Amino acid sequence: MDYLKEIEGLVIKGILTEPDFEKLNALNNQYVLHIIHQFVDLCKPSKLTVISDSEKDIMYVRQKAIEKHEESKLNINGHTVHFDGFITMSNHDQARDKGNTKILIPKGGYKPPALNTVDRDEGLLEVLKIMEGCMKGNECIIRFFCLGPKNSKFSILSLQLTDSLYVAHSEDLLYRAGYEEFKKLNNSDNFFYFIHSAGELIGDPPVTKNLKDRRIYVDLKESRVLSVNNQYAGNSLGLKKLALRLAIHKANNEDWLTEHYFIMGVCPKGKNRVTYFAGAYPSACGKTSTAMLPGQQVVGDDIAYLRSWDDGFAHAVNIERGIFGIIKDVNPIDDPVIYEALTTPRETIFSNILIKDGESYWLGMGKDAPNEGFNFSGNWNDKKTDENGNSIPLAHPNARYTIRLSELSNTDNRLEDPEGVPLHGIFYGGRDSNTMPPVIESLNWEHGIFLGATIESETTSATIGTEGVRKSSPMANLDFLVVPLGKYLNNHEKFGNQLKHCPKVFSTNYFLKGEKGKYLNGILDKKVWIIWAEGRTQGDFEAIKTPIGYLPLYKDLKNLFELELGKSYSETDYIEQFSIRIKNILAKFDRMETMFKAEKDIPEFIWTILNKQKTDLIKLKNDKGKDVIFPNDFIKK
Ligand code: SPV
Ligand code: MN
Repeated sequence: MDYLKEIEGLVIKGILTEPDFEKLNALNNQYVLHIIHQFVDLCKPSKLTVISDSEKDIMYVRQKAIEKHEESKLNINGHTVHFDGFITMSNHDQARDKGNTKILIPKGGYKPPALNTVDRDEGLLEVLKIMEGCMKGNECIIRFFCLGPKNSKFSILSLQLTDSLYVAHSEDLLYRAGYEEFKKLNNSDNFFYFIHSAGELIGDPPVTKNLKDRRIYVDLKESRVLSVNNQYAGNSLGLKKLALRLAIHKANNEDWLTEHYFIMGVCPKGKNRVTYFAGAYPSACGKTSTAMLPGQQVVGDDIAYLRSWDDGFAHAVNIERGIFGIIKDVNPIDDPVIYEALTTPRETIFSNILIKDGESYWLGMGKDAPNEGFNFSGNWNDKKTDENGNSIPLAHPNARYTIRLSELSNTDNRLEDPEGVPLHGIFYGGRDSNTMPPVIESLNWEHGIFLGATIESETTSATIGTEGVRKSSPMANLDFLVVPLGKYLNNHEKFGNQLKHCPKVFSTNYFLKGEKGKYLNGILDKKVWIIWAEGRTQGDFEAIKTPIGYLPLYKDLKNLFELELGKSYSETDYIEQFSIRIKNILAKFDRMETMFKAEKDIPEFIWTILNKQKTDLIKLKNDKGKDVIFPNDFIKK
């Protein structure tokens, strides 16, 4: 079929303007034309608008989002607010919908046990039926983006069709423009594509009506995701978690890594150096706030691509150029950089917060909020409950903000470096109240992979479902792991072992609690753990070798608390925080064993480490005659 002729036919029908047709024609890419033809035919929008990289086109999206009430202007210049659908506190579109996110599996293909899957033919039939006519009467925006810096070996191009102006606008803040990059593709199909529709809308502001027909179907075979009847960015924005799944598949069939990593430049006081680290934490476990720690430099807060580089290091790029961050608890004390950015004029989209007289309010912002206003549930007051009698907080715990990184005072100047940044270390962490110490260094690369593979976290509001349930999430990536876990872990091992300068791996835990259920650390204490890890990669500190990894020495932490936070740190606190809780760790290993057994082909090195750690801990317990071992017990007197 001559797709150019078909698309030209849309001009005659009045769906596409002549200049927009020319923009598509100039791409010289039959695959792009084919996709547009196919999905216009299916979704039946009444208008197609092509957005190039020009300021005029980008401005059009911003203005349309306001015109359609998908966003409303707030008092501060450049600020807008968007709301996602809400029925009750447990039935809503305010977080990622894992239940309706499914991987389409061709006959006989591998089904990842931790994800929802559906037979590819059946799934396509189902979702394409739901998408039939889903854009009727609406405008469909066509946008082109580049995942990663321009002119970079790391980067992957992406095409997005959406009828949500909020989605198209958010992607502009979060991703690099890619229309001109598509022109350089030379008529190839080497790109990802995403078709999204918010579906039928209801109310003002307009939200998705048919949440029960929400579907997010990932088609690895065609490098595409079809997403319908949702607006929340983690479900709707193709380039975010949908592209993460496609990229994990691609990377794991090649020789690089796609990770749920932040990237930061760690800058210890008085050292005049920047050392790059990446890190993975499950949602709402301090990932963004680590990357944004005062005095440090942020490269990215969510997704990274890694490749081994000529200098012998693993290099990483942020595939995004913005932040879609949790706003809860952003306040001047704990997150000063973000707080400043969110309370001054700049292009910012808030979602699911409370608005009163054009001012924004959120949970934990450190100032009094009004007792009524407009929020994610509509008109709100502090007595409001949902139909199940659950009280509705002033803002959703997963309320968010979207801003460009270039707006922040602490953005690292290598964000756009096509070569990425060299990684000296990797952090893995979870929300763990009683098992792992605040920071440990792995014994070696394989043990580092083990630490990443055994992240456990108590669930949060970032996904729909009960909060506070302990779940394992290897590399904080389990929700997105469309390849077998065994293959993924093997890839990690190979990736690190070919490097001349393999990153050191650290596990962190910001959520350790004491006997009385109180957190043992302040929110900013994480800065000390990060700076200690940086020092370890530079040979600054000695450490205590234990069966589960290297622990910091008290004197080094004491100095760092003083230097970095101006705080005193007592030896009693150190001992409580850095004790090895053998019983709890062994119980965790039992849970890990169950998880690994549910998978096939978990690499041998993981079993070897698991078994050795178990034996070593049992021996330690017997030797010392106690279950909780203090760090000083390892130091020869
Ligand atoms: C996460 O939940 O890991 C996020 C937000 O980064 S979302 O876009 O919803 O995935
Ligand atoms: Mn994330």
